[in-house]
Formats: sequence, structure tokens, C-alpha cells
Amino acid sequence: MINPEIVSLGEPLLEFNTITPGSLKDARQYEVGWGGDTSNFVVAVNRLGGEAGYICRIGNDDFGHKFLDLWNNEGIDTQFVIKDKDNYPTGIYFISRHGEAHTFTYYRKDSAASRISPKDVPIQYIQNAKIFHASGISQAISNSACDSVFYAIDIAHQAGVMVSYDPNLRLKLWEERRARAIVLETISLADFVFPSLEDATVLTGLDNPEEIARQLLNLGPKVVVIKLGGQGALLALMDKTIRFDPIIVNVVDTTGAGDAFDGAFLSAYLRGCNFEECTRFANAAAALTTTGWGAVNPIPTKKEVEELLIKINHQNLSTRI
Ligand code: KDG
Repeated sequence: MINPEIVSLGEPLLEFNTITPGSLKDARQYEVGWGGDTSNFVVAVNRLGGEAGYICRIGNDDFGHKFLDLWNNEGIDTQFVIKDKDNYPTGIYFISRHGEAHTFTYYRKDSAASRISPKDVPIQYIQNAKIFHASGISQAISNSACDSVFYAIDIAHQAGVMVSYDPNLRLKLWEERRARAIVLETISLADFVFPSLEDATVLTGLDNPEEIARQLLNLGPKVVVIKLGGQGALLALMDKTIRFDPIIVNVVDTTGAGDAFDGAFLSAYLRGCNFEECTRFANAAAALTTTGWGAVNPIPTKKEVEELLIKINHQNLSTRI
């Protein structure tokens, strides 16, 4: 059996991105792409030098087949992707824009992915991986999906497999108090936690990234990286915190940048980089992901990220000389 080093579980959603600002009511054209945070994550892992496998249910429909094409082209292991036999569909979402802000409109209720349950979770596959990754969205889509994530985490813990978690709070999907309780419990079970500043603020009630990181580390994870969007990132370990400046690029669309960050960080970690190198690599991968439309198309390759980092080093050296 093929066993990738990084295994993730969640929901893929086909993405319809409005090109012009304004409400969906007035939209005339959409850029079609792939989305769903954990699917974006596995694509990022593979483009950025790692090996990922995905656990999910998809509809037996054109959108589900379009995802299989994507994952096969990207070299993602799909042996535990289940095609739903009961006509439940692959979910979709629309992105509309108002200035800098994005709005996500979902059509995902009773999607095939939301019907995942612990019996779909492949025990050995997780036991043989090095890292299991899930998100708050993986848990928010249904009770059985939430149970599946906790079941997978238990398997990972018993086998000494590390757990990675992105809270990715989507308060349209679940009630805030319930979301906070489940997300904080999951953070306490994870080794790596990758919240955005916005999500971490809602979770902790704090707005200072260093204080937030301290509070989250006290729950149990070894590594917390707070994604600061246009302000870069903060790496927090028990004995130190380090800020990383943003990488200035021409931003077109920020969708999926956080997912690319997580995938970049973990793929760098598994090839032996230290946490600072992982954060630098992830910060650059996320920046490049914002330079094109959609969550998946602009995710860069490892070589593109390395070239950007070399360019930045040269610029820094020449400004110092
Ligand atoms: O991070 C980008 C994702 O939010 C997007 O692809 C859609 O996963 C998604 C969701 O469920 O909101």
C-alpha cells in the first residue's frame, strides 16, 4: 500500500470566483477553480515537495470527477477518496468581493463530504503517516465529520503520528460557542497549530499576536504559527517567538493562501528544515499564492518559492552593503 507522509481529511468544494466586485446577484462571469481548505492543503504539500494523501467523500458527479483529475495530476494519493453511491453531491461555493473583503456563499449542505463518518477513516493509513492534518472546517460540516476528525486524531496519537490543525473558523457553518469549544479542544490535541490572526482573536478574545500565541501554546501544542496576512507571520515555540515580515507581492486574490502556508510549512518540516526555515518558506509560498486567481492555480512549486527566497536574500544583502 502506498502511504504518504502527510494525510488530511476534509471537504473539497468547487470554486466559482466572481471576477468583478459586487454582489452575486449582478455577477456575469466566474473563474472556476478548486477549493476546500484541506484539498488546497494537500495540493500545496505536493507542489512544495511533500507527499500527501486525502481522505474524503465526493459526489459521483462531474465536480467530484474534476477533483479526482486535479488530485491525480498533482500526484496526491486518493485510495481513500470515496465516491458517494447515494447521489449526495460534491459541494460548491461562490466568492464575491467588496473592496478588499471576500464573501463566501456555500452550497454544501448534505454534500457527499459531510457524510464522512469514523468507519471511512483508514486506521493503518494514518498510523503509517508522519503527520495527520485537519481543520475546523473538516469538523464544522457535520457531526459525523467532527467525530471522524477526533477518531483520526486518536489513531494518530496512539501511533505517535504528529497532528496538525488549522482552526479555519467559518461561523456560517456552526454556532460560535460550539465552534470555540471544539476548536480549543482540538488545539489542545495538536502538535502544530496554524490559525489566522482573525480566527485566533475570535477564539481567545485577545488581539496581540504574542499574547494569543502564549495562550494557545499553554493549551498543549509544540508549535503555533499565527498567520498575519499582509503583516507576515509569527512563529511561537515554548522558549521563543519570532516575527517574519510580509513578502511584498502584487496581490490578486488571497483565497487559499493560509492553506498553502500550512502545506508549505509541513512539507519543509518533513524534509528536515528547522521551524524558522519552515516559517520563511511558508510565508513565501503563501505570498505567491495571492498573486493569481483562485485557491489552487496560483499555489507555487518548491522551485518557485526557493527562487523568491534567493531574490529576497540578494535584495537584503544589497540594501545592507
Ligand atoms: O482557505 C480557502 C478556503 O476557505 C476555501 O477554499 C473554501 O474551504 C473552504 C471553505 O470551506 O470555506
